[in-house]
Amino acid sequence: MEKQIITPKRSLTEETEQLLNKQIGMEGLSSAYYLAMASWCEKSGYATSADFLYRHSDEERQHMLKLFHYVNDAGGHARHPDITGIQDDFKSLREVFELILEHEIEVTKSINDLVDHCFKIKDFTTFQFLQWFVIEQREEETLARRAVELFDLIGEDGVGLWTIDNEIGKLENFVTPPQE
Ligand code: OFO
Repeated sequence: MEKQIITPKRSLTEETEQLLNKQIGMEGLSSAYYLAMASWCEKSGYATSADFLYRHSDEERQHMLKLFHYVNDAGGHARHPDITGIQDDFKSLREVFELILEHEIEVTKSINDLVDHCFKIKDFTTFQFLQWFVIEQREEETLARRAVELFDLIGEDGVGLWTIDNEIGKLENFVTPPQE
């Protein structure tokens, strides 16, 4: 006979669970997007940017897993996102980093909406859990913005692109990641 598991009461609301699952989708999308970009950079000869993006794709997966564990620990059900149609061809290295900046701004908006929702319904547990993501987004946006700035600072002619690719590898030394 199949065992019946009685779901205990929980403070996580259905709506918050749905919004957290939506955020899981966003982090999964970031991971897939950066993986596609890493591959394009690698095959185009931008080895440092490829390395940077493979690492960032892994980091985004970790962000997704953080949310998975939180939702399940809070008595909800973290759902694997359905991710298709990822752009995997790009016009230039500059386009890659401009798209990353655009995407990270979208992710920040999504986190802010989620935090706002938790504050309004007084779910301070989830509100506090999300503070890590708030700080992380500041770091992610800064990194992407610095990368885009390199294209104007250095210029893309001659050895410019080669230099930009190398400098992208050093950007992480200038941002402070949130504490675990
Ligand atoms: Fe998860 O930080 Fe970027 O998207």
